[in-house]
Amino acid sequence: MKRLGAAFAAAAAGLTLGACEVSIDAEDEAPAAPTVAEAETWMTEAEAAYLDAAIYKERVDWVNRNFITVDTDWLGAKAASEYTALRVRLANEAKRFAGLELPPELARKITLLKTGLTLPAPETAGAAEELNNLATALQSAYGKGKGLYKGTVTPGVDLEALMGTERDPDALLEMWTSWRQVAPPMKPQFERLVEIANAGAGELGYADLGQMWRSNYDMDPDEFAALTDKLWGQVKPLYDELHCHVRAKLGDYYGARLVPQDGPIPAHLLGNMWAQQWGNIYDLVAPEEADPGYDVTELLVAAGYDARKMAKTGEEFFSSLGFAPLPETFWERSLFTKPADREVVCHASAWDIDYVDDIRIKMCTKVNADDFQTMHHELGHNYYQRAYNTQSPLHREGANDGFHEAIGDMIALSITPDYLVKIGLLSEDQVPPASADLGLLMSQALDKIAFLPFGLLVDKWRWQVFSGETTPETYNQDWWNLRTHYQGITPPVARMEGDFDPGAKFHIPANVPYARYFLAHILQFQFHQAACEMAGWEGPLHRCSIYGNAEVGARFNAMMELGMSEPWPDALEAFTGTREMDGSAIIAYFQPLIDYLQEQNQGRQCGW
Ligand code: X8Z
Ligand code: ZN
Repeated sequence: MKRLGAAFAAAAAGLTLGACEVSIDAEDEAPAAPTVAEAETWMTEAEAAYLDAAIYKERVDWVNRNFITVDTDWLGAKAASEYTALRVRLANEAKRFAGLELPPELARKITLLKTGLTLPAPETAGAAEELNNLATALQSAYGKGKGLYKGTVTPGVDLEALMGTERDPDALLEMWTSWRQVAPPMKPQFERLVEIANAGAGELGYADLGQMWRSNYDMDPDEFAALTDKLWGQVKPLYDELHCHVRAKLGDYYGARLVPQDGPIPAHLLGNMWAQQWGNIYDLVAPEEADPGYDVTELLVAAGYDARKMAKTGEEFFSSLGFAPLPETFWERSLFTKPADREVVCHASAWDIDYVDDIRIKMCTKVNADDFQTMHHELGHNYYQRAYNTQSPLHREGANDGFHEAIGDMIALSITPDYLVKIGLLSEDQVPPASADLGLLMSQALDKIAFLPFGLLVDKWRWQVFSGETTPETYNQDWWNLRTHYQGITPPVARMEGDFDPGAKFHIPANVPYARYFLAHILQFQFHQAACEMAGWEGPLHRCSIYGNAEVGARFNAMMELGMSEPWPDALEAFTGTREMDGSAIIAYFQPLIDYLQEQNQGRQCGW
């Protein structure tokens, strides 16, 4: 075991373990078959080394993404490659315990060591460095990205907000097109990154990186792909109705020349840079006579909210469920607004710097409804991270990554009119009557239902790329084939050779797997439904708020505390009583709207 200890010390220090060290031992004596006890000890050391390396990487990363410079890119890539090399080495070393009958928890940790790495490199000298240089360069290029608004060079985060409020199709088109100029230079880097990471996945025993990503769900990777398709099959009828109605309304507003009524919708008119959430065009599609009468952006602005106040409001929600307040360090160390004097990665994120309680967010917050939602989303990550902080290091993760994305969203589903009254954003007499329910549901559906096909297709595209089914020659074409097939949208202008539109979406250059958001959009409704049942709620689900319900909070916390220590069906069962991810809760939530949409769509030609 001493030898292993030396290997870990070397690895944690970022040094490569000399190949001779293993061979000398091998010459000395034939390696004895390992025992379970050895495996246990090895894992304890492995987890300690992993945690050290992870914390170091987090700290360096935090600096890099808060201050993008040549030097912090260099540091970030170095820390990440040391981390990658350690993870890969540990995963490979663990192979020697393969023949042993291991206790389930240990066997699970060995699997997690392998599957938990997003970007594996082969053990070839220099591969981890090259891979992480590329990954850092891609993320920083995205972070520094700018486009044009009415001829003025404008940061990505501002364009994102403007895509929600601007209605002039020419200005929308200019933003849409110019933002995508950030991506073509990324294409060769992304291609090379795919090559290296695929080789890394191969060394760990996977067919390709897509299969490795799909292996992170306590089930066979093919079964996971089938599960996502099954879930999509459940909710697709809702999406089809929504698409049909939205296209008709956009046709009324922009005219049928711009929005042909028998084809896909031009992607720049849906209130979002990627047409992924459509809540910002609520005013264009609102059901007649069902207006809730308030707009969350206006309420926040009128009440003088700023980014910190938005975070405080989110914290107060969690406190009402019995969660301890955020640590002082959260308030001191988080980034809440875009700094004027330096480049940062603005895409919102939540951080777990020391894997205990140095939790932070990094967000270029705008005072609007989208970011109020995102604030709750990010805080959900932070509260989850803190809830599982006493688990052993490899279990300090979400039950699956969809759970991690669903926690804060589930809380935000409780931002009902009654809740807004309780926190003083709405007055009693502004609470919309039941006759406005369709408006409330429409506004939610535009974000939540509209998101589903996008949530699914981003990784469908990447899975095709990793498997080689999609080659660099067809990166963009295949992206748009999926966008059209699943979302029923079309690029507003012809795409050119060399365009690389996937690169203009954060998670591609940042290498963040995306199926997690699709799962989260299913799961958050399962959580919400279960929570409302626990609370004894008998009204419509979209009027249910669990604000102030400490009993529900305690049960939610019991699931969160498990982290990744148990297979996700156990965690799901602990809170919802079911072991399946299932679309029936989201369907139940939106049922009255589905009925309305079906009625509205009668006589319309739906589909694209
Ligand atoms: O990336 C995010 C979060 C950070 S994990 C802000 N989301 C996805 C996106 O923006 O594309 C949340 C919804 C989907
Ligand atoms: Zn998230």
